[in-house]
Amino acid sequence: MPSTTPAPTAALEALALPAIDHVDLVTVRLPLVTPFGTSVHVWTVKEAMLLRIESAGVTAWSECVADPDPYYSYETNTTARHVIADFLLPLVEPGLALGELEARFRRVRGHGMAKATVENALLILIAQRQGVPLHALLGRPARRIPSGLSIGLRDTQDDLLRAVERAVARGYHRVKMKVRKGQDVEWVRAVRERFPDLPLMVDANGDYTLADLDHLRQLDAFDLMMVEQPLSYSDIVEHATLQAAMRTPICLDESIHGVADAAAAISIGACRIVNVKQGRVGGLLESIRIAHHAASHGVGVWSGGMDETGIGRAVNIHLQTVEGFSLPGDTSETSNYFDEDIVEPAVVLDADGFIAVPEGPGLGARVVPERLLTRTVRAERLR
Ligand code: OSB
Ligand code: MG
Repeated sequence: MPSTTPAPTAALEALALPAIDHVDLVTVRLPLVTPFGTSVHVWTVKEAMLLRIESAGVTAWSECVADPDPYYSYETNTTARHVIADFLLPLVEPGLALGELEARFRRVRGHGMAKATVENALLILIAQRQGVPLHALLGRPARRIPSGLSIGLRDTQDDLLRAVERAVARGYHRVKMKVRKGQDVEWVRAVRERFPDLPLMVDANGDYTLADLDHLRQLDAFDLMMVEQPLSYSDIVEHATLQAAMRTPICLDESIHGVADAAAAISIGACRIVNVKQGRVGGLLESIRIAHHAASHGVGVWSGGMDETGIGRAVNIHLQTVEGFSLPGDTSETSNYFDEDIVEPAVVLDADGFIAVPEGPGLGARVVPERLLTRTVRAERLR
């Protein structure tokens, strides 16, 4: 069916890239306030690689959402550094349209987190040069963003219940709990019995197979908003089989690397909800395409998180002003992760549990030089 509506990203694709004077990679290490455990790994520190672009006296920052390890994605900070330095940056030229740059980037297979780091930095730089907030460059008015907390695996059910209780008291709009094989149905039951009306969901990070289908169906008893990535990180097809057998909506995270994956998954009924992580899908433009496609097919969309510093967190907040983002995401307060972030202001919930979109040109979150310096473990000038 031919469509005459313009692509939701047409205006962004037409933006011309400014000349760039310098590009640096700065890696920071921030201890996490609470270790973050998934079915795959437990992280105790956040090691983030930041990209800094300087252009005619304006400095823009972006964050690569990869980890030092490949326990969420095959991408690591080291592969992202390699792909950015040796393949992506050489494609960036002044005057080139952003859409042209994306087309050039497509020759590089995968490596969405590396691509997102570069594309986001350029968009943030353009917004700063225009003196507008990133959301305005995306063409969207500011709005308050709903909040959601992702609670890692806990050692005891009491620990978990205390964490959920704190989230409820704080005013979060929904709570996600991590599950894994053997730490699932009874743990969900405990939370649900204590909080009967809480918007609640689970995330398995791919810990199950179709052999667990009958076991997973027990989750249907708890009125969950969704179960996120129950099957393999690379599967789409088997999720369709599972979704046909479950009442609870399935949400895909790891399996979705772009709008083509999302369209394929939606077309076979593999999910009713998509977690859009702008890093995993290669940046803000592809995120907007996914949100647009999913929403126009009646599929829910929300913004995931990667325990980002204030830079990546701000990107996720601006992205959620885009229409199509219909559900609370994994966007929670800075204090949930770090005693002190490298940016100001910190993300906090307002009295209704919402998050304000930061004001000011670009991200509206400023890197604090002294904090950056204390946290830096590596720095390298690429250009
Ligand atoms: O699966 O959504 C996930 C964090 C790291 C890796 C994978 C995931 C997560 C989260 C945390 O759930 C989201 C956040 O609070 O930023
Ligand atoms: Mg997930």
